[in-house]
Amino acid sequence: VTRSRRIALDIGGTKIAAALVSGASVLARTESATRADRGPQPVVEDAVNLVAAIAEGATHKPVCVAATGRVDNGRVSAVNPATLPGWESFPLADALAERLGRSVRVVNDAHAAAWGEARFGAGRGCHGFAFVTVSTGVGAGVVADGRLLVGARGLAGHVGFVRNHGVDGLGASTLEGRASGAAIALAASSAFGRVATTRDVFARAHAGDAVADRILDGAAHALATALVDLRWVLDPDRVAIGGSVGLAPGFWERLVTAIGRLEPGDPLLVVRAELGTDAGLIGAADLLGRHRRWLEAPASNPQTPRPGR
Ligand code: ADP
Ligand code: BMX
Repeated sequence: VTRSRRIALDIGGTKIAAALVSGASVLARTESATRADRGPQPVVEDAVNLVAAIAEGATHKPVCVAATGRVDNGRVSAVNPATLPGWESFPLADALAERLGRSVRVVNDAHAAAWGEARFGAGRGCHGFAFVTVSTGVGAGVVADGRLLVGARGLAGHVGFVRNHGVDGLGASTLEGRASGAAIALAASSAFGRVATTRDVFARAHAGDAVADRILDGAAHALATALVDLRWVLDPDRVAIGGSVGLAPGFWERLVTAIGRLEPGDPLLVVRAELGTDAGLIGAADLLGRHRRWLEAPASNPQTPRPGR
């Protein structure tokens, strides 16, 4: 039996990817940088063009979108406005449906990736499974007994906003303010006195730079603390780590060391995500046919909480 080919979009804080997906296989994929600085419109434009490039002319097919931010009734709100400035209850599903002439569903990106890993990757066979992405931000999804936990307002799994990670030089105390790709780049830019990317920090740490090393160890320690805390709350069978930072060479070893320091002798079952950076696309495609209440918060709620300092 040939599985149907589905169209998926993944709109992250750094990149937008579009793909043609069949089960756990990505048959075609294309991506571009997220032009987030001028609000939602350029992002919608780029998403429309990426879908056109991979859709093989099948104009009737629906699209499932995994998007960074709180998703509620097809609307997207930035929890961290630095990632998506100007996104407050933006009707992404309607905006894309109108431009594409296709039906569109929107899911949170980390929720979609968690679902993809639960179905086809590191979470197979688990009753309780959590997936944490360390990417532009830090997001997560929880799948328990075959159900994706979305939350009353679409905020379930927003582990990036758990607090008490120590005020850093920028005044942030959230996990996302410490351990995300954006936070690593900011900390390095401030320490080096010039603009640095997250990749630069990894390259410098690899070359033996003590400052870069300290920044990455700090990020790994913050993430380890949150993972151990998550274990005390959810007691999952397994927690998978993904995202371009989470999967970057060298980060995993730091994370495992940090967890071992916190709770020696009580192994937390942390594993690497198996679907790499395609988890969100694969999960979104699989969620497409499922019931709406699995995908989004149940009712439109205009209030997006903002974590204080
Ligand atoms: P998104 O947040 O758009 O979903 P990613 O999962 O690719 O996308 O995460 C983007 C973050 O990962 C950015 O901060 C980027 O600088 C960083 N990044 C991407 N590739 C690497 C790499 N090879 N090493 C370290 N950091 C990386
Ligand atoms: C942030 C938040 C989450 C998202 C997570 C990972 C925004 C815009 N996003 O915590 O909704 O799931 O980042 O997203 O507030 P990414 O941008 O790193 O892919």
